[in-house]
Amino acid sequence: MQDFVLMGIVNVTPDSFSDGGRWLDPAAAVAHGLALVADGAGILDVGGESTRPGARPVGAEEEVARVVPVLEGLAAAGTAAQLSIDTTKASVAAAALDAGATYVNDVTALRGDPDLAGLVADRGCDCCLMHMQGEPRTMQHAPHYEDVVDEVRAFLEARVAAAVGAGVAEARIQVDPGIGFGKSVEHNLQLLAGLERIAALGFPVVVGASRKSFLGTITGREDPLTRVPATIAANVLAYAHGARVFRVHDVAAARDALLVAAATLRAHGA
Ligand code: PMM
Repeated sequence: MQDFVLMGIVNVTPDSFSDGGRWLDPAAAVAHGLALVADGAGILDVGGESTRPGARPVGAEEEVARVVPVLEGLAAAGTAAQLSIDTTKASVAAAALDAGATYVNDVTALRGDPDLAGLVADRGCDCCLMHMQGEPRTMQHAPHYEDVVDEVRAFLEARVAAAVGAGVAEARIQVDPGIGFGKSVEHNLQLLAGLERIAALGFPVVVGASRKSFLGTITGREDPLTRVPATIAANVLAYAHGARVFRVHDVAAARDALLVAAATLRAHGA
């Protein structure tokens, strides 16, 4: 039985680092999302604001205009996948939940908008709490930690407590170390290698390593589209260290690799 979930990325943005501008047309974004579901995605993560290092914020109205037609189109197509909204804003999340989303993926872990935790609690939807040091515009300038795994774990533990305090059910919460969000190459690698300590919090661990720049640094591949094998290696090892939800652009490749990794680890334990 498959014990992991693939979260397929549908970026409806002009400026995401690896697929910016490709799915701005709602019909193209819907078709792309449905193709990812056919490839094995159990969740589709629809985002209307890029969080790439140095990205400029987008207004809520613009973000809603980008994501709602896509979520409505996916819901109308009767997709079996769970629909997720990648946003930091309560007003965008509310519109997305009205349009069929049942999962809120917030890279600020409910710190960015004071109304978002209450909304997630009221609607009873799933949520992903992600670690980030700093904010997207400046986060890669000089990231610093004494012990990155300990600090990320403590942060996520505190954000879980805040979410539960706001009324979010524990069963609805997933946690994410935030690969690439205020982290050096070494920090990202230490996090991937130390995921057991984050999984020990008792919540499903989400990992978003797909095509990210630390993989380019290690392999020398500047074009993010050529980082699929590197992404697979990161995800397989993340799985072995306890991650269970994989946010990826290339769903089919991730699915096959993770199925083999999971089967092999099961055989090891048998
Ligand atoms: N990475 C990006 C955007 N959203 N959400 C979660 N939970 N985890 C991530 O690692 C993450 C995210 C940036 O990547 P993209 O530009 O390819 O969407």
